[in-house]
Parts: sequence; structure tokens; C-alpha cells
Amino acid sequence: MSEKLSTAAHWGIYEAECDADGEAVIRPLAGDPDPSRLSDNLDDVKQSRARIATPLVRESYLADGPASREQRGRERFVPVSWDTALDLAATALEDTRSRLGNQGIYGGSYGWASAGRFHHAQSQMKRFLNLIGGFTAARNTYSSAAAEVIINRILGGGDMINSGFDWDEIHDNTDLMVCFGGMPLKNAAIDPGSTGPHIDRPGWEHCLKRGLEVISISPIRHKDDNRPDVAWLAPRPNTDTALMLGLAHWLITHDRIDRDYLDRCCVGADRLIAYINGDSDGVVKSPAWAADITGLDAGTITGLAERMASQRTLIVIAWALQRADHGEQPFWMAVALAAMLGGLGKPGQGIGIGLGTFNNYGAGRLPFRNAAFPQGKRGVDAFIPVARVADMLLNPGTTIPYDGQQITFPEIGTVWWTGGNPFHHHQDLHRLCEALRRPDTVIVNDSLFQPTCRLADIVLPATTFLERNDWAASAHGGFFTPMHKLSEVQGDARNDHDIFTATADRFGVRDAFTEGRDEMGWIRHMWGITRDNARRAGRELPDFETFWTGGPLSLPVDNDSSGKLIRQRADPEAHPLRTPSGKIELYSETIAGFGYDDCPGHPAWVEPHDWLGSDEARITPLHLMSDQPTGRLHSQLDPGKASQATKRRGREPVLINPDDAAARGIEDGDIVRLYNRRGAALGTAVVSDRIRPGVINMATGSWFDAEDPGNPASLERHGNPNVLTRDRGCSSLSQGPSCNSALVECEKFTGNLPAMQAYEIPLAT
Ligand SMILES: Nc1nc2c(c(=O)[nH]1)N[C@H]1C(S)=C(S)[C@@H](COP(=O)(O)OP(=O)(O)OC[C@H]3O[C@@H](n4cnc5c(=O)[nH]c(N)nc54)[C@H](O)[C@@H]3O)O[C@H]1N2
Ligand SMILES: Nc1nc2c(c(=O)[nH]1)N[C@H]1C(S)=C(S)[C@@H](COP(=O)(O)OP(=O)(O)OC[C@H]3O[C@@H](n4cnc5c(=O)[nH]c(N)nc54)[C@H](O)[C@@H]3O)O[C@H]1N2
Ligand SMILES: [Mo]
Repeated sequence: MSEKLSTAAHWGIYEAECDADGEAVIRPLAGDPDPSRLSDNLDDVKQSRARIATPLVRESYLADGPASREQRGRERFVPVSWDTALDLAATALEDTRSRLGNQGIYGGSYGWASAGRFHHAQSQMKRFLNLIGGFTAARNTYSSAAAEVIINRILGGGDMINSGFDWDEIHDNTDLMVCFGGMPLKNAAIDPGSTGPHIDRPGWEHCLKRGLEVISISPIRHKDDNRPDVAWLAPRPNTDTALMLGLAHWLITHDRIDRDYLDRCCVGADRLIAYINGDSDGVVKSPAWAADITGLDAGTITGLAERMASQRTLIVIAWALQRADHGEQPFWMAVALAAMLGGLGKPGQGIGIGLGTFNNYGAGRLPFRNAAFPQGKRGVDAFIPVARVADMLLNPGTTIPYDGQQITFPEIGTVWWTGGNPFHHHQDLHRLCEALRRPDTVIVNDSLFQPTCRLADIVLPATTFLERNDWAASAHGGFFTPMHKLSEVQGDARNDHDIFTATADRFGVRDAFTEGRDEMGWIRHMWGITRDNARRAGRELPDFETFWTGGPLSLPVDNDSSGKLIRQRADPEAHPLRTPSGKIELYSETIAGFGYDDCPGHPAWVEPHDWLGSDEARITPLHLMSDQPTGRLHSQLDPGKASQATKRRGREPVLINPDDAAARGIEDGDIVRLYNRRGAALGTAVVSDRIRPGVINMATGSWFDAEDPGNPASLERHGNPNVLTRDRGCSSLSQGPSCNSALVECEKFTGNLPAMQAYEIPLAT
């Protein structure tokens, strides 16, 4: 073969060669300055003990169908033929359609799946479901639901959650970077849709070398932050809004706010100032008030305010802060604080949302769209806010508020999940088990037997990205990668496309689904559309053959997200934002008009349901944080080498402060049990002063492994924090996930260490 072989994952672009035995040898893109350690998980894409070899049906579903629903998660699976599995799936869809209509099919199927524009698992499923009349969908993401909703309302446009800052701009224009959430460069390993060279760590180090001053504000000190030239402030979790209000109070009382900018480019500053001064509620949001809530000194807060007012300051805010009760507030207040400082709309100043959240996040975008596998026309309009899935399954017919609308939960007969793992991403997992025992049928497509498969009736084995042809395009930075088939398909696995083609056949819509194209036909077609889009925007992409044989390529990107605020600052009348006022909304008439108690018309300190200052903290006194894992992308390839290397004694590490450990007789390396009223999970203690006392952290992604799924009294043996998190929307506005607001207690585990079963496939044979 003369072509250059390549492939891509969310965590990197890879070049490949075939060795003498015809085996593909895969290595990170040449010139990547900081290749991700997640590459070590690739062995498990080739060969994994958890790989599903053939379609599986839960034992009593095969005998009794939906009547066996209570057995989900408690049973073994029977290997069956594709025909048997797909006939059962088609019958389930038919039954649901006739009993409940198409809205009785839940196809929200949230999840990251794999990189690759054609074999995008959810798009494949949604196209098929639309062709048979539609499905109930999901809106927003687990990543940033609260930010998406609030930023859209106050800055006009969801694209404004992209930081819009690249490292060169920061290098040249920023004196002080105040990072709410720190600078967790572990997260910059990945980027949706494939990652070009990992530029964040070198970019950050370049800026520090130039003398950029950084203050990391986070209950955890990250490995990348943990250096003498980065200052660390560790507030109580979920109290950042109070801290920002305290900073704003100092700016107001010391006449250090940019009145001209607030008048010209924002609306509602006076109402927010009245709230901060206590005119509207009798509570002055002074640094002393903020100190009481955050656990920081008042002097530290005033010192920080003065520095921010005196230097060219960039506020950086991690998405984690909004994955919390009232998660909209710190984002809204961070925008307000940046506006008061007057830095918004100036290069290198203002607010960098999510810088460091993904690799290349500030690097800009291409001025054209990459073709996506077409999902077709929505058959029904029904949708839910994505994180309300268990509420929907448990409470059909109930109505909830969401961003000014009223959403009534439909009754669901069939759930089909592909390319996602709700037993990774959702909260209160025992409750989720209960919820997934309600519908008639649960179907899951995956390559590995991840925990959602265990709760399913029908499990369909999907190919991995190494086993098919595709192409990838990075969401940030302009990278395009041919994804060549590098391994033979294992067992009976099928591409998601082929799974839905065969299902479409059972409904007489096969040709409509495929449009007569095969895999390479679609890839060529989608490349052609992308090339046309590029040409219309004045950019040139090569023809398909040149692309397919030529290896990964890149185009220069445009960096224009902060450009909108720069233009607005220069001339607000000529360049209005897409908000009702055309300006930045520090008070929103629209939100105030919704009348939500839990989300007033301006940013405010609204106590979270679970935090270190709440009554609940007397029973469960530790605030649990559950950040993104360093050794994997979410739960993907958890049995893999990089993921396993982060575990201790095979369990997920629990970061705990020496004071909290000593008070509980816990030593480094001990197995500990975390618990609250929602469940209990095991982990391995890592005792360190890199975490604030009263706070513990267990990263996400260890596969859920409960002794008795659905029973909160049973032990989760592996270390999945979502056994402990609360399943409640951030507020009536966004209804986003609030996993980062959870309290727990921790004790040394003294029983016999139970054997884990997370990676075993419970086969009936
Ligand atoms: N407590 C807590 N919970 C959280 C978070 C947190 O911070 N704290 N973070 C949240 C965030 S930000 C996110 S984005 C979510 C992530 O949640 P998910 O995106 O659901 O997690 P993944 O593990 O990426 O799930 C993807 C699944 O798709 C499968 N897959 C990969 N390729 C294919 C394919 O080609 N076909 C098929 N059929 N399947 C495939 C993988 O094997 C894997 O099981 O988790 C959220 N949950
Ligand atoms: N290696 C790896 N990288 C990833 C992912 C992965 O699974 N693995 N997932 C990717 C995805 S989908 C997403 S959405 C992003 C998520 O990006 P983020 O949401 O930014 O990531 P997290 O790791 O959840 O949190 C980052 C840090 O925020 C801080 N933090 C948490 N709560 C608070 C708080 O209340 N106050 C303050 N001041 N700080 C707080 C903690 O230090 C925490 O470690 O990461 C992406 N990057
Ligand atoms: Mo995410």
C-alpha cells in the first residue's frame, strides 16, 4: 500500500504502519509536543477482556420479555444470532410505537462515542429513528448544560462558551490570570472529534516563563498548578459566586469599576451593584461576608481584588464550577466581574471560559462546517434537558420548568443507548437502576461490556474505530485525519451503521437510510460536502484520493470568539450581541420574567443544597468532588493500561487531606468506604495536602460495580463517585447535572475486600 496510514481518537491523531505480520503499529502524530498518556489504552481497543463478541439478550427477557424488567442488572446474558437480537429490537420498537407513539422511544443517548464523522454512533441511531417517525431527544450536555443556557441568555449565543483566547494572545497581553478551577492540564489531553498536537502544556509554560502571574483558585491543587510561581487559594467548593461578589464589592467601594464600559456595553449593572451593596436584600456582600462563606481570609480577598484591578487580568473559569447546584451563578458572576474590571473586549483580558478544558480550546475555528452524518428530519418534537433522564423514566406525565418553558415527561417504552454510558455520566446510580427498570425494553450498542450493558435487555456488539474506515476533524484547530481500517473485526461485531441498516430493513426504510451508499461511499460523499463548504469560505481542501492517501493535514483557523466582544466594545450600536438588549446582560429581564426562585434576574449567591455550610454537613461532613480522570476519557477503556495505572489496589484513588485522614485513622493506601444516604463506594486513600481539609476527590470513570445494583445499601466495589452524587437539576433555568454538589462521609474499610466484577461479562453459557 502506498497510502500513509492514520487514525484518530478524541485524545490524539495517530500514524500507523503495518509490520511484517500485517499488524498495525500505531504511534502518536510526529511533532506532537505533549502526546497523551491515554494512548496506552489503545491496546484495549485492539483486544480487551471486556470486549463483547456476539449479540446478547438478558436471560429472562428472552423468555418473558418486558415482564422481566425488575431483573435488569441482576442477570446473565444469552449469546444469540444477529437476526434474533434485531428481531427482538424491532418488535420492541413496534410495541412502543403502537402503545405510546414515537415519543415513547428515548433516543437522547448522550455520550462521547468515538472520533470519526461517519461512524458517529448517535447520528446513526437518530437517523434511523427519525426515518421510522422520531423519538424523544435530549438537549444540552453533561459537560456544560448550565453554562450553555446562561451564557446564551447573557452573551447571546452558545458559541460564547468557547474561551476565544489562545496562548500567544495571553503571552502578549495578560499580566495576571485568575483561574477558578485552577489549570487542570490533565483535561487538555482531549478534544472532541480528535486532537491535533497537544499545545496547552507548552503554551502555559511559555506564558509562565514570560512572567505571567497565576492564581489558582480551587479546592484541589493540580499537578500542573503545583509550582512555586503559581499561587494557590483553596475555597470551599461551590462558593465561588460568593468570592466573586466579595471581589466586586471591593471594586465598587474603591471606585475601581469601569463605569463607562458598564454603561456602554452592559445592561443591569446598577441592579447588580444594589444587590452587592445590600440595598435590595439587606446583606452587604463584603469581603468579610465572602470570607465567612468561602473559608478564605477577608484580607486575601481584598488583596486579590486590588491586584485584579491593577493589572491586565484574565479570569479563567473551569466548566466544573457549573456542574453544581446553581451552577449558572458562578458563570454569570464571572462575566459580571470581568465587565466591572473593564477587561472584556480587550485582547488577553476579560473571561476565558473553559481554557484548559479541552486541548486547543482557545485556538479558534475554521470558517466553515465539516459535514456530519445526516440525522434527518425530527419526527416528533419531544425532548428533555439531558440530565433529567431518570426523572423522566420515574415520573412520566410530570411537568418541570426549563429555560422559560414547561417540559412534560413522556412515558418511555423503549430506551436505545449507543455511544454513551449513563452509568458513567449520570448521578445517583442506584436511582438510575430503578429508573432503567421502568421501560419495556432497554437496548445498548457498545464494543465493551460497560455497566450500562448489564442493565440492558439487548446488547449489540459494535466495532471499534480501528476496525472500520472513517475520517476525523478536530473541533478546535483545523485538523483532518483519514481513519483507515487497521484491524480485523473481532467476533460478530458490526458497525453501528450496519446495525441500524439491518434494523431499518425490518421497517422497510433500508434504502432511505443508506441512500445506496456503502461505508466508503458515505466517507467520499461527506468529504465532498466539506470540501465544497471550505471552498465557499475561501479555503482549499484536497480531493478525496489525495486526502485519503496523504496522511493527516491541517488548515489555519480563525480566532473570532473574543472578536465579538472586541467589536462590541469598539461600537456597541453597530455590533450588538444576540441578547434582547444587544448588550451583556448583568440583569436579565427575560430570566427575571421566568419567576424562578432558584435563579433570580442577576447573579446571586444562592446556597447550594449540599455544601460545607449546609445542615447536611453535620451528618456527612466531607464535600465530594469528582473530576475528570487522568488516565482515560470518562469511562472509555477503563480496563486499559493507562487507566489501570492510575488506580491503586485496583480501586479509584480518593484524595484526602492529612487532617481528615488522621481524624478517621486513615493512612495512605488504605481502602476507604465513602458513603451517604444514596450509596457507598470503595476507593483507595491518597493522603495529600494538595486538597483543602473537608474536601475529598474521587475521579469519575471507574466502571460501576455494585454488589446489588439499585440497592443503596449495597457496596459499590470499584470507586464510582456517581453512586454518591445527587440527581437534581442545577436550577429551573438549565436543569443541568449538579454532580459537584455532594456531601459524604469517609471511613477506613476493615471488611474483607470484595472481588470486583466490573470487567466480567455475565454469560449464561
Ligand atoms: N460525578 C461526575 N459525573 C460526570 C462528570 C463529572 O465531572 N462528575 N462529567 C460529566 C461529563 S463532562 C461528561 S461529558 C460525561 C461523559 O459521559 P459519556 O460520554 O457517556 O462517557 P464515555 O465513557 O465517553 O461513554 C462513551 C461510550 O461509548 C462507547 N463507544 C465508543 N465508541 C463507540 C462506537 O463507535 N459505537 C458504540 N456503539 N459505542 C462506542 C464507549 O465504549 C463508552 O462506553 O460524564 C459526566 N458525568
Ligand atoms: N484526561 C481527561 N481529560 C478530559 C476528560 C476526561 O475524561 N479525561 N473529559 C473532558 C470533558 S468531556 C470535559 S467536559 C472537560 C471538563 O473540564 P472541567 O469541568 O474543567 O474538569 P474537571 O476535571 O471536572 O474539573 C476541573 C477542576 O475544577 C476544580 N473545581 C471543581 N469544583 C470547583 C469549585 O466549586 N470551585 C473551584 N474554584 N474549583 C472547582 C477542581 O480543581 C477540578 O479538578 O474535561 C475534558 N478533558
Ligand atoms: Mo464533558
